[in-house]
Amino acid sequence: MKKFAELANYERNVSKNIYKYNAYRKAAGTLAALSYRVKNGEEAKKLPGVGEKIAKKIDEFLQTGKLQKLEKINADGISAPINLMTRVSGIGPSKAKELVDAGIKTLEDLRKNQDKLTHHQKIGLKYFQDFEQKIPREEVRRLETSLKSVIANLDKEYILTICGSYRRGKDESGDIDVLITHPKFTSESMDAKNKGGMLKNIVKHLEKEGIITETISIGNTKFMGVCRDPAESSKPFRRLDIRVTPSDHYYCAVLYFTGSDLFNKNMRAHALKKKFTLNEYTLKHLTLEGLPGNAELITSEEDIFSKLGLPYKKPEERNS
Ligand code: DTP
Repeated sequence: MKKFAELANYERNVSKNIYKYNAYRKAAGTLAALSYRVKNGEEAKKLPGVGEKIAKKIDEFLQTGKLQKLEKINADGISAPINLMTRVSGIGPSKAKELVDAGIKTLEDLRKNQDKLTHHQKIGLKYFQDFEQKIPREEVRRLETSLKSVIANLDKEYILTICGSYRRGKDESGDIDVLITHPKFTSESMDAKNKGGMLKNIVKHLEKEGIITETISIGNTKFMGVCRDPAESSKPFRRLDIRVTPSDHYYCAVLYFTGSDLFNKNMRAHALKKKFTLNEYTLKHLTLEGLPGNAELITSEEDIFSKLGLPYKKPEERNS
């Protein structure tokens, strides 16, 4: 339900109540996944993620066509501009509030006040319209082919996976999340400088091919920037993140960056119940004192599920 998505945005961007943000998102996801429409709150309460308060809002909406809470939010003069500011890549809820408090409420205002923006935020503003447009699956697939071909020319052994919503089989994605590893690159064998060299070399070649068009930031393991396949110059510019990861961390990273974020949260919570700690690098047993032990040997995503006693879920089954 679109109203719950709006409430979720408000909770994340304005109230900064992540708990409520997740609750509304979960309810919105549950309702959107139904092949029918619920008739009332009572019926909705039987669904996962729908409690008393959300059921009441469903009744209110079905009876009046509105939600008082949203009406108030939309009329308060600050929530709508804060939400707008957070749509600029690089602007989070705190920065958005700071800008709105300083009277900067429109994209036009932002353009006149670029001195208040970081390099990332300036790029976010420059490509605002482009970054708002979803990326069709076919376009990501073609870019995947181009990326693979460029890095294979550098070293045939590179392994590249596009994660995020694309890997979960979605028809459209918000951005492109790329993970790269190399069998010889392990957490033992390479120091930060080696890793940085590898990433910088990859980025340099993607720039030379005209695929990467702007850099937002680049460190030893993470590049954030902008891309467009030169063969598709009529298409919008897209946000691209590239991470290089040692091969012994690769599958934890692939799992994490495939998401969805709600799926990750549930999996991490499950891991904790099983006395494990799971993050984008490793899976570790917790000792009796509750401290992380040695990293488990992981050579596939299946390994992670199996060590946690969970049935394997294909990426397409990880959408909630
Ligand atoms: P979109 O199509 O909007 O890009 P996405 O690819 O699922 O959707 P992101 O690109 O924002 O989402 O992030 C990629 C993955 O990284 C996401 O699916 C799961 C992981 N991730 C990001 N943020 C978090 C988080 N806060 N908690 C857990 N996992 C996260």
